[in-house]
Amino acid sequence: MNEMKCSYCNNEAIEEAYGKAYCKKHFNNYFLGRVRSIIDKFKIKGKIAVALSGGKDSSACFYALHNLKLELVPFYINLGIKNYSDICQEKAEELCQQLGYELNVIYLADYGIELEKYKKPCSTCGTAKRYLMNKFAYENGCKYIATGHNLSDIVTFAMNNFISGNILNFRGNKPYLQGKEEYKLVAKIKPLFWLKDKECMLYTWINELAYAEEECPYSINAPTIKIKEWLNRLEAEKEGTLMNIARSLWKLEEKMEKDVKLNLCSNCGYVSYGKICKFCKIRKK
Ligand code: Q46
Ligand code: ZN
Ligand code: ZN
Repeated sequence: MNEMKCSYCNNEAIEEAYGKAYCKKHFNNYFLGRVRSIIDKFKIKGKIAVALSGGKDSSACFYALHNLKLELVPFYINLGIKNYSDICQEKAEELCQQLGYELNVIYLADYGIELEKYKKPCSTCGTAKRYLMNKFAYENGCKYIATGHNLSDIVTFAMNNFISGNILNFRGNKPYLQGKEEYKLVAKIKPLFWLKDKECMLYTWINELAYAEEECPYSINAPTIKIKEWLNRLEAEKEGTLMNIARSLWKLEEKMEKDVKLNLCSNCGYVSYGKICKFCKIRKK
């Protein structure tokens, strides 16, 4: 069998992307280049709180930002999910040790929230994660929060909203969301915006980064699994489809962006769309 050569050197290629073949070293360069394009475009400078979930994407995101020599503060939110959260925390700790950082851990249980008691655990989880990420970043003087959302996830999530008729839930489909100091709202970046699932997996493998293979028990049977498979088939038939959809989403998002009215929650003092924020409402239930 013919060995495929890297398009940039004579070494054996391990991956092909958009008409080029890459050896290990040049794949790392390609990956970092995609991340750097976002960091440069939005002139990201200053402390970044990096959300680690223990999964491959946040590990890849953290490692790429570390290689770009940015100022990073890694943190992990322990959601208290049995046979899952503690394993993920161990992996996040292992990764921090590999890279020479100390991991900050936030426990959802400290806020009196047990996901298994809620009818829609994923919706509670989403609200809690958004709130706690922002609070952690704000209290630690970070200018940004970096999350490991990759291209495949972003397009899948948007398609899921589109298919379910929730076109107006299209928020957040761009790599940078501005913060608002007066509302204690920290800016968010998605450094993996241009990188597909399988590319993040490969980056994690070849750099031997610690990550958990476990899936959250609540994600089994999620409708997004089928949507992702369908999108992957489209991408396999016509490479670049995911990227083109993401470009369209970004444009749409900019057109749809209106000045959303923000408040400060009368209970906790953080950003809110109403008088009391969603997180405080969950805690009160
Ligand atoms: S929302 Fe739902 Fe995820 Fe939270 S409860 Fe698990 S599957 S972790 S991204
Ligand atoms: Zn090469
Ligand atoms: Zn509140």
